[in-house]
Amino acid sequence: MYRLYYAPGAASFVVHWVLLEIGAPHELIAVDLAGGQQKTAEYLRLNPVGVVPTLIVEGAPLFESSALAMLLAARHPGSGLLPVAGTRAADLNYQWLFHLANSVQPAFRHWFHPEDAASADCGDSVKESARGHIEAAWGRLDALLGTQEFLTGSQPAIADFMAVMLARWSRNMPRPATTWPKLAAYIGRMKARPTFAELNRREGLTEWL
Ligand SMILES: N[C@@H](CCC(=O)N[C@@H](CS)C(=O)NCC(=O)O)C(=O)O
Repeated sequence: MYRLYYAPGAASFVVHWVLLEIGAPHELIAVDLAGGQQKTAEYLRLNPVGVVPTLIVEGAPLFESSALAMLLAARHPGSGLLPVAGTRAADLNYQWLFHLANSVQPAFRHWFHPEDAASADCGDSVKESARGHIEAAWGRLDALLGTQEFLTGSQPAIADFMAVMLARWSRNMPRPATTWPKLAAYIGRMKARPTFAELNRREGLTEWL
């Protein structure tokens, strides 16, 4: 039994989605981010970074959303979400997952919280720079998805779930991910998975369905 500490629509979204995809029994614990619950001593004992998600695996806590999604897929190989090691699909899964987690996800942090990166008077330039990085990423994915169905080939892998979570975060930006046509079609394919509706229902999300 896994236990996921989450907040609706946050970085925990990809982990929750993968839990549904693999069909593993799990318990959900909502963390009140606005109320600062993630910075309490009790929560910091589980996750010293003070963010969601935290996943309890065999009684011990782990953090970092992309790593949690990967380890779930590795622990449940029957799900097929982790391509077989040593194949081109596995190589691409690493490439895209690390790229999304290292380059695109931090740009969202700067878009939503420019104060984390610079003083208040530089906020607009931080946001513009973050927006440039995010839109460049959508352009790269759009070009790729013109030639293949998913990021690693013909089957969805963990990197795809991460990509769609980040695409969702762009929904209220000046140029959302869905304005790139091939990317929009891909997002539509991922959103058509029955787990996506269930995920949104469980997290109480009504936007971007
Ligand atoms: N790289 C981390 C980022 C986690 C993260 O920034 N989570 C946000 C929500 S999307 C959070 O908990 N923010 C609360 C805070 O920073 O106090 C991951 O992917 O797990």
